[in-house]
Amino acid sequence: MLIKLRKRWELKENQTTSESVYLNRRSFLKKAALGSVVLSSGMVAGCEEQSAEATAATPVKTPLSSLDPSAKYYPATRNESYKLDRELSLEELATTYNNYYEFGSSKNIHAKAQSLSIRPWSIVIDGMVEKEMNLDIDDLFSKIEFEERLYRHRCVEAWSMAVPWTGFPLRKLVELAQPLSSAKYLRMETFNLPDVATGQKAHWYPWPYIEGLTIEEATHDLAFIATGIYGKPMPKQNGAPLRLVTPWKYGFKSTKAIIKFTFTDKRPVSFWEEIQGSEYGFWANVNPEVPHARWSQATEQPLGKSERVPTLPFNGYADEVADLYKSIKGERLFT
Ligand SMILES: Nc1nc2c(c(=O)[nH]1)N[C@H]1C(S)=C(S)[C@@H](COP(=O)(O)O)O[C@H]1N2
Ligand SMILES: [Mo]
Repeated sequence: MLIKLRKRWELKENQTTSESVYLNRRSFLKKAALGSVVLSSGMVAGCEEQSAEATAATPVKTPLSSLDPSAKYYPATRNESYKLDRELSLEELATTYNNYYEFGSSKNIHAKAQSLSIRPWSIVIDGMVEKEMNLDIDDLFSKIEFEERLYRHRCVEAWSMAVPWTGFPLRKLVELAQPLSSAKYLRMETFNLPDVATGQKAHWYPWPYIEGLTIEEATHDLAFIATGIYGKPMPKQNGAPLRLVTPWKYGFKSTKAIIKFTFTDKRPVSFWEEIQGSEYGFWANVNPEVPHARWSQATEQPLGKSERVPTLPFNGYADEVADLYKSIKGERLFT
């Protein structure tokens, strides 16, 4: 018999709303008409894996960091400019309560994510750049200085955490890429390996995971490429070997396991925007006063805490980033 003991901090299914539950009915029907959606009795638009597995958290040991060729860069010096107004989340929670739909739509994907091979790993830089590049990440890491930053993270589902990321400002990668002045956006793409990441066999999702930022956002000091967390190389479930972190935006913007950076003059359509653009927009800046279509964004549930706390404008980074949006009119900046 499976006995489920829910720790006090754990979120009940009804306390947060999964991003997956509300696939756009129109695109669903379109795909169904094309024959690409297999209807099964248990499937209500993305409700796979709502089984006991979702709460049977058996913490998996992160692979020995000494096996990671980048282990020598850890721990990196903390950049003290980034202060938190709250305690750090427990590492055990931040590395076992994840969103990573490539490995399934439950929070408990950390074991499955171990099947991703993260070496060799190269990233392509292409599009509107001086010269397209294909970089081995260990070469890239050897040229870039790592630092540690304490950031808040706010998922659109209204849970949050505060973690020490290690990595480098995204701006450094933009400088390396030398974009042309015609480039207005940076598009980021994750791997597409359905045999390894079995969530990608769910063909009603628009794989691969895509995200995008304006060049102004991408070169803002807070935009960060994280390669590690808690003073160690990134666990696979958190987006190894490198992921985006934009702490003033909802968490779905911070795409994991990036393989390609494309500079473009066309605004990228991101993964969640493609699925349900009216609820998950391009901008996705955190704003407690602008509710999600189906729930309030006024408060959030920090991992490991029993009390909800108020959500802050731009997730507490308004002084740093509000100016980026001053002159933008007629856009849904907060969903
Ligand atoms: N490739 C990819 N990146 C992703 C996601 C995903 O499903 N696939 N989920 C996003 C969401 S919704 C959140 S909240 C964060 C979660 O990051 P964490 O698991 O490190 O907490 O990753 C984001 N990046
Ligand atoms: Mo999220």
